[in-house]
Amino acid sequence: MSLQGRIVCVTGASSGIGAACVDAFAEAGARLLLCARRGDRLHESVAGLRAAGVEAHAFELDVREREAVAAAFADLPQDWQAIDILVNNAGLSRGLDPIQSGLLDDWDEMLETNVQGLLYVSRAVLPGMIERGSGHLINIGSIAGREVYPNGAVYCASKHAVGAITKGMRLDLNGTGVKVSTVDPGLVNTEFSKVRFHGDEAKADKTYQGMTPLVGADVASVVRWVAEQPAHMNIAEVLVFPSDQASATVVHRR
Ligand code: NDP
Ligand code: 8X3
Repeated sequence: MSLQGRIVCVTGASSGIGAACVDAFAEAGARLLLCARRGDRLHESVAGLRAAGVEAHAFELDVREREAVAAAFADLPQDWQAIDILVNNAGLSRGLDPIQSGLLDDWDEMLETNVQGLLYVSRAVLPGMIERGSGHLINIGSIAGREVYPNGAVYCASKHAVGAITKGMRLDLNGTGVKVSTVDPGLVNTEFSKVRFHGDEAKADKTYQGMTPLVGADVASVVRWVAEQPAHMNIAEVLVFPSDQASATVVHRR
C-alpha cells in the first residue's frame, strides 16, 4: 500500500527507533506526526522535514499522563486528526537488577511508559480509525516480550504485556478494518542502554561490545515494510535480530 499522503504518528520520535521511523516514513511520502517529551528535538526534526518538503507536525507528550494524552489527540489540528498509522514506539528500560534489589521507581517508570502509555495512546487514536474503517497500529515489542533474561524481570514483563495487548487488540479489532502488528527487535544501538543505566555511557557501551548491533534505521525499514503491505494482508509479528544474536542471552562477541 502506498504511504504517500498517509498520516503516520510516531510516539517516542525524539530518538533511536522512533526518529528513524520518522525518516523512513518521510522518505515514503507520508505526513508525519511526531511526539515525545523532548520538544526541542522534535521541533528540530520538524524544521528539517519541512525544509525537505515533508509535511510534519510535532507535539510534546508524556505518554504516562492519561488526561494529557487524551487532550493532545483530541486537540490536534483538523487536518492531522485522521491518523492512518500509529507506531507505538515510546518506551524504555530502567535498571538491570535482580528482582530482590530492583528500584521501585524504575519499575513504575517502565510499566507506566511501556504498558499504560501504549494503552492511553491507542485508546485515544483507535475510535477514529474504527469510524473511518481503516488504520494500522504497529507496536514496538522486543525479544524481551518473548523471553525473560536475568535481572530484566520487570522490563521483560512490560514487553510481554505489550505482546499480550497486541494479540488482544487484534482479536477485538477484527472486522473493523484496523490492522495490528508487532515488530520485536533484539539489540539495537540507540539511547536505550544509556537510559537503562541512568546515563552511565561506559556501561551502556558494553551492551554492544564486540558485536554488531542493529541501528534504528534497520528496525525502521521493517516497520515501514509492515505498513506498506496491502489492506488485505497483515504482517502480524516480526522478530528482528542482529546476525550476531540468537536469543535474548546468546550473543556472539568477538
Ligand atoms: P531511545 O531511548 O533511543 O528512544 C526512546 C524514545 O521513547 C525516545 O524518543 C523517548 O523520548 C521516548 N519516551 C520515553 N519515555 C517516554 C514518555 N514517558 N513519553 C513519551 N515518550 C517517551 O530507545 P529506542 O529507540 O531503542 O526505544 C524505542 C522502543 O524500542 C522502546 O519501546 C524500546 O523498549 C524498544 N526496543 C528497543 C530495543 C533496543 O535494543 N534499543 C530492542 C527492542 C525494543 P523522550 O525522552 O523525548 O520522551
Ligand atoms: C530491548 C532489547 O535485550 O535489551 O528490548 O531487552 S533487550
